[in-house]
This record gives sequence, structure tokens and C-alpha cells, in this order.
Amino acid sequence: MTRHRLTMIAAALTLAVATAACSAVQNVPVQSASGSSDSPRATGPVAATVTLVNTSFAPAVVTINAGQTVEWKWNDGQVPHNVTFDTFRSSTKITGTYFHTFDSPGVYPYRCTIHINMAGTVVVR
Ligand SMILES: [Cu+2]
Repeated sequence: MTRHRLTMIAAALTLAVATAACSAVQNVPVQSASGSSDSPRATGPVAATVTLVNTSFAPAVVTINAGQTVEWKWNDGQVPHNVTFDTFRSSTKITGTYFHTFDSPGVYPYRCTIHINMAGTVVVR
């Protein structure tokens, strides 16, 4: 991870904290999909969608609240990709979706193991 990337994440976290401070509404955590393999359906409200396109995750950084779900959508023709975190991952495929519900605040980097420069981050506040 480059220093520039860390700076971007720090900025995102600062923004997340500032936003959270202004929000009186906190989402109630819902059922978690932690540890599941390829989850075909969302188990919590989908708060952000990331498209796998042009050998990249778009957007590369998404910020959600704890208990919310991120959806990944494959849309890169015949180029296979996967979504791989430290402790959970999608399958490698060319179409379809993957969902993960994040229960704990933190910064979660992930990547596609096939394309070394294809990386993203989920910030959970
Ligand atoms: Cu890939």
C-alpha cells in the first residue's frame, strides 16, 4: 500500500467521522454474511455498489455504516475477476454479483487476485 493511498484512506476516515457526528440516525446491525463464500443475495440494506469494469473497482473506495452491505457487480466482458478480502472472498467469475455485510467499523482493503493493480477499500464507520 502506497503512502498516497494511506493518505486517501485517512481522508476518507476523517470525512466518515465528521459525517457520523452530524447524523443522529444509526443503522441497527442486521444479519451478517461474514465468512460466507459467494452470497447471491444481500443480507442487509445495500448501501454501496461497486462495479468491476475496465480491470478496476469503480469506485475504488466506498464508505458505509456498520451493519450495511456492499454489492459488487461484474461488468467487464469476458475478463474474470474476484473480490478478495483477508478473511472472505467471492469466487472468480465474469458475471453476477457478490454481497458482503460489514458489522464492525474499520478499513477493509481488498483486491482481485488475478490483476495485481486491481484493488479497493471499504470504509465502515
Ligand atoms: Cu481482476
